Amino acid sequence: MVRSAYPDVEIPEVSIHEFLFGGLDETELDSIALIDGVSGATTSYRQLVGQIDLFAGALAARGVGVGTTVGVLCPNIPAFATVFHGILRAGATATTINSLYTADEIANQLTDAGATWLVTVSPLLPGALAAAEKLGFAADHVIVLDGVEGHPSLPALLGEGHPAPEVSFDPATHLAVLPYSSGTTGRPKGVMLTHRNLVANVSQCRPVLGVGANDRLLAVLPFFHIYGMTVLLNFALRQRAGLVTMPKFDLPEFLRIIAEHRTTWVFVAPPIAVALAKHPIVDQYDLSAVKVIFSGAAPLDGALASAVASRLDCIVTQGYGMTETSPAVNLTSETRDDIDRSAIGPLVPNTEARLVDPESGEDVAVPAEGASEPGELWVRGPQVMVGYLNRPDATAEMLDADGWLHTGDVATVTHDGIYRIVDRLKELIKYKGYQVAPAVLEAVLLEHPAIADAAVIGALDDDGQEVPKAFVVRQPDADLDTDAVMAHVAAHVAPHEKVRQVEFIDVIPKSSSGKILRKDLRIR
Ligand code: 4UV
Repeated sequence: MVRSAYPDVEIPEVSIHEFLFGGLDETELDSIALIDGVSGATTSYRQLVGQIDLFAGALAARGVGVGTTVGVLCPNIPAFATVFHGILRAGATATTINSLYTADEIANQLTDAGATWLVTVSPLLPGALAAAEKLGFAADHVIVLDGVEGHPSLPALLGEGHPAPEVSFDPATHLAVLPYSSGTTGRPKGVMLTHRNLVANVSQCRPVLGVGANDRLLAVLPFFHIYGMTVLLNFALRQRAGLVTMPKFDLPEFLRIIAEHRTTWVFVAPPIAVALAKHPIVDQYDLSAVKVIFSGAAPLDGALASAVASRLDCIVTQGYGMTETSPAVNLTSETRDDIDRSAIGPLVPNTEARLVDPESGEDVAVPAEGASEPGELWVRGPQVMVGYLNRPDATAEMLDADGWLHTGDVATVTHDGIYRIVDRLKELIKYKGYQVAPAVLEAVLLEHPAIADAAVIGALDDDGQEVPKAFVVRQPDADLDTDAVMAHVAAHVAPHEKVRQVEFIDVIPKSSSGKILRKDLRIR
């Protein structure tokens, strides 16, 4: 077992709201918390805190509080911060929903999470309303921030002027958020994260990443996903930095916003790093303010990272973690230029890890020089989830009795505590850093009458990025080609979940118990 080399940090026993906003001084209150990257509109910390209180008050006036779960289907706009922290301030739990989801996927998450309210924006209203209708929500339970007839809007709710409610709960056990993750296997499940989990993970990032009040962080990675939620939204606000929001990735707009708002830290997933390294238009923008490009959510190739660093003349560093760990487990400080860019770096404070040989169940030995043999990474710390909502079976599979979370990722470690992810045992596919669950796609494929059997794994595209690939067994005499398979899946799932490669095969390799042998498919 290895414990983080960082000294332990104190994790205050307070709500995430108190932790982030409780200690703001006058200078900090007047500084800029959020900048809308598209319009340039700014929100000060004072305005943000005021709006959070009013939103919490409006929710409380409607009976929303401890025990209520509110769905948040909203892209990265400044109002996300108001809504998210307003819900938590009111004592309710936020289940953040992928803005790309289909109406069925939204409805599934709302149902599974037990949500009774939904907050959204007018461009996402068709999917939101179709889902809300399936669940039988009244129109006044669907808040449309930018205002649509028949639904409460953000200005109207804030304008009611209700003060923030007095709520009391135990931050160590009260659920703050329920983001969804498929974990090691199966369909997405609600990840139960407490106020303490969120406070802990921001506290664990603080000594490692040198973000401060003079920094501007680019927030294009979605706040609904744990990376954006903790490492961008919450961490940036605790550091009193300015968050520049971007609702969706578009390379020229991304470059324009970086240049115009002189962002100093840009948080990306590896496919954006590919664009930064390779795309000719990158040279047309003044990116000189960028100090750090921070990558996470999927493996970052060392040569790619070096190409970005030299092209932008900046530091490239990375973080590793998962929804189930709030998420940060490993972070490389921007000051550690001794660490290879393809490594995920050291454990964050208060974190313990083991690398366990999946065959023998023994911990791998850490050599005096060089890297260890690979082993499954197990982690323990205050950022580890309580479990999956209503899924004791899935929780027990991932979280053992001693509190070790079995990540399903395979890593090596050096004697000085530098980790590197080298493989993945679990089914999960990362497409552009988004989760894609093979089980979801396999179920969609099997609905096609011409498909006898199917399996989905991650394969690499020409840029070395992971994409979902389907192996398909046709029904006897069926006339089915690659395009038809792709079109069928595309019609039923969100854009990031589309199958992007297809291979026809005679039989899907399976174990005697009927489990798909994904390893055999990967070897092909
Ligand atoms: O549950 P999830 O979708 O969570 C994430 C979390 C990402 C981040 C990003 C920056 C951080 O500082 C941080 O702490 C966490 O994506 O997917 C979890 C799985 O994604 C893969 C790995 O398989 C996880 O189990 N993954 C995440 N980060 C990396 C990674 C990475 N740096 N290198 C390789 N794989």
